[in-house]
Amino acid sequence: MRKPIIAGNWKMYKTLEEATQFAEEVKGLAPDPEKMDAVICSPAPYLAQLVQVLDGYPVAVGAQNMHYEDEGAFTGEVSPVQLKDLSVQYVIIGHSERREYFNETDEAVNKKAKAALKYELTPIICVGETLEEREAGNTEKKVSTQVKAALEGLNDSQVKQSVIAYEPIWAIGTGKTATAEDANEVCGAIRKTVAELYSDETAQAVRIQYGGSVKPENIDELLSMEHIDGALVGGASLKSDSFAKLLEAGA
Ligand code: G2H
Repeated sequence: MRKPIIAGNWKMYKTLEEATQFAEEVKGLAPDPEKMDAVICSPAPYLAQLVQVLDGYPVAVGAQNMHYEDEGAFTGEVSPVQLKDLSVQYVIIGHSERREYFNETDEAVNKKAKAALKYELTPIICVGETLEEREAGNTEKKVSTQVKAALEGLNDSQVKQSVIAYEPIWAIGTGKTATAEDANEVCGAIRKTVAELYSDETAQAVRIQYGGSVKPENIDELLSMEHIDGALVGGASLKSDSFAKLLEAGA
């Protein structure tokens, strides 16, 4: 039985004051950690503050990106060592916006996943196809290629600790959600890829989220699907009342 995981991805939104207020509001409705995992992935400047405000509450804090090196002359970057130092627990890796606007490659995604696991940060590894790829019938091929590349060199136990997020690019921030059946089909294909690379046991253990215009109105149906173990949520995670509804659905 896989524990659902609902993660908010704030992207490049909020001020420090807004982030703090959100965390204070979310504290009061913290979900049962036995039943589900709740995560807020905030902009890097607010991570320390959120960890402090949410200390002792079952809402974990995640970063949206990191470098794969421990330290070095990489101006503007944040390392896994620094995230660990702040008690951050999760990190989104290879979001399509990073792949598209910051030239993040499959190889970099793999290095980042390895670096995250080395420091016991849970990587949320994002994969997904473009509209053109979907229309050409290449969705599963694209997604399984990304999964294989991201997991290259990881062992079974590291894969089981990881989270994979299936985010069809055409559904991100567009209001268009993949139907629950379509999303489930691709999440099932991801699980099959993991089974082929590792084992059925590993594939059954790894958690796979759906992301792309998830909101309180559609989360129940998505979570009812066999292969969807949670959601990575952008826009609908920005308001605490909406985030609360998403957590209720996961509980
Ligand atoms: C996809 C998602 C969060 P939104 O990027 O990762 O954003 O829910 O706004 O489509």
